[in-house]
Amino acid sequence: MLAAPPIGLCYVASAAFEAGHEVRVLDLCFKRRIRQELEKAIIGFSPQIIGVSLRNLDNVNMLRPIVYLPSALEIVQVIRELTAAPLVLGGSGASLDPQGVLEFLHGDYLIVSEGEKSFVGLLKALSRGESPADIPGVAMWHQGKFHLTPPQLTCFPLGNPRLGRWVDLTPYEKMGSSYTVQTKRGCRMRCIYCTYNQVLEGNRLRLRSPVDVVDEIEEAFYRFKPESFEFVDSVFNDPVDHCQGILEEIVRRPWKARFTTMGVSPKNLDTQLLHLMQRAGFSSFMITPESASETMLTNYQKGFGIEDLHRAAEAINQFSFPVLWYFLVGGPGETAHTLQETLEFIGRHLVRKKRPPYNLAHIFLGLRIYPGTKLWHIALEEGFIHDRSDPLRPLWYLSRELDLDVTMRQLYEAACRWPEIALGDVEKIFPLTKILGDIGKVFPLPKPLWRHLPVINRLLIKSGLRSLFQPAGVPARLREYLRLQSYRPLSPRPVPPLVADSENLSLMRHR
Ligand code: B12
Repeated sequence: MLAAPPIGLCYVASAAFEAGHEVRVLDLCFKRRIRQELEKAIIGFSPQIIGVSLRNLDNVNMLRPIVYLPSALEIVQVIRELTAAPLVLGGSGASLDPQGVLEFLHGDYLIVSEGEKSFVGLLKALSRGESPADIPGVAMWHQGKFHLTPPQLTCFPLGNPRLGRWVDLTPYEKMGSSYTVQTKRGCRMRCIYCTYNQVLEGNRLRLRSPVDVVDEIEEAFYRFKPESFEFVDSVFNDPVDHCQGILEEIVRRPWKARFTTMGVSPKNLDTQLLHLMQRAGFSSFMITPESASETMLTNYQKGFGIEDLHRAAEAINQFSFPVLWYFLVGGPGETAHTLQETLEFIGRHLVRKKRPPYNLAHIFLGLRIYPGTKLWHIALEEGFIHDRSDPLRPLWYLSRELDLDVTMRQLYEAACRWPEIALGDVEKIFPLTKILGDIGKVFPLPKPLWRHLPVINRLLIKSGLRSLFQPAGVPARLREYLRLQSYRPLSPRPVPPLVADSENLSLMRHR
């Protein structure tokens, strides 16, 4: 798990600061003594209101699920012991199931989706003794009932989040994380499993001007001197002309920074764009095709086809960026055949004869089912979940057309052949990325740290060790998860609360 600097929280902090409020940010990500940190922050400052940012509900790993809400509850309970100030929850994790999160964490208010305007509006209303119930994006208990005024996602709120001002970025950089920047909000894609175009950002694009984006980068470059910058847009290269405008503006500036991004789509990715990315200072990126089977690309509604993917891979291979490819195995219609198509694509395009290996394929098994997505409805129809399923639990879809024993064999055979493949559950036996992260803290390894995984995998394959890391009983465990999640009680009963010692989930602490 790569630590992500809390840019969303910083946007909200900056907006509140610019509205004239005194603001402090406490980043607990790397802190061990949570209670002491909270005491120090709260008792010295006596805030009139406290906001808590909740990014992830869980780690979205079907093979090794970790749920974070119980840890968040512990934090909230300490805050409640220390102060009577109203508590406002926000962040992507909070927005995905506002009622469930407000209930579970006993918050007073919750902001759905972007927080700049809603949080400042809420502060204003509370300071005047008015109810914030009608402010877009505000969720709360109103006359004993859950009340939400839907968010209005019409423009990109102005303002610089000033990440480096609110948060100490040193521990993030040590882990290989970058200074994060957002160039737009909204996502036009219609991927069936995704939440971006729903509550998180909406499907209407709200673009920042390239000059504005690059001014923010320039200011941070001179003030905080980060090792690299990362664009955190849902899809970096859509719309492609906006993305080009930003890259050209970077090229025009006199300084030279390093860049990376997560959301590159294979659509619109050609040598011209890659060349521009290289000139702007890109040193790696992540691309999210999810599958290399035409059937699955259609079923996932990815908005591009296999030809686009082949073209993108051929273009990428003309450059020497380390590229992390994400694949999602097990969506509606996935079969041994469609999986084989994806594996063959990896073997054909991602495995390069030239040394060292630049590509890494990260394969996730199982799709997380989020409320409000098309996948939620498909899962409901197919009986993976039922109308009383609790969205706060990790709920999974895994195509019934897959024979899981065969699937695991297919995946392991490929992973034992090609070092460019990373399988999450190997980590249970051998925590490779954690070890790499720890080494990276002591030795200045070239970033991103995942670029070293194919090299290590290759050593493991050559020495014959790779085939030893095959955890037994995975198919049976997955089948049991699915059976438990879609268990339909005969008579209606309240959804059981999420507890820390549930038998079918390992609810470990975040740290
Ligand atoms: C970029 C990204 C990544 C990058 C992060 C790069 C980086 N260095 O930051 C990478 C690829 C590393 C990544 C990894 C993961 N990610 Co990710 N990621 C995103 C993405 C696309 C954008 C996040 C972002 O920075 N947004 C920009 C900021 C400005 O928006 P924001 O954080 O939402 O903040 C706004 C509001 O939420 C609100 N707000 C935020 N905090 C607060 C606090 C208060 C008090 C208030 C009032 C409001 C408020 O106001 C903010 C400004 O408007 C989102 C999807 C999306 N489109 O949002 C997923 C997303 C956050 N990721 C998600 C997940 C699951 C993960 C991983 C667990 C995946 C995995 N299995 O490894 C890891 C976890 C990493 C970690 N340590 O957290 C999920 C989280 C949902 C969940 N159920 O848990 C999301 C929502 C995608 C999804 N599945 O729907 N991710």
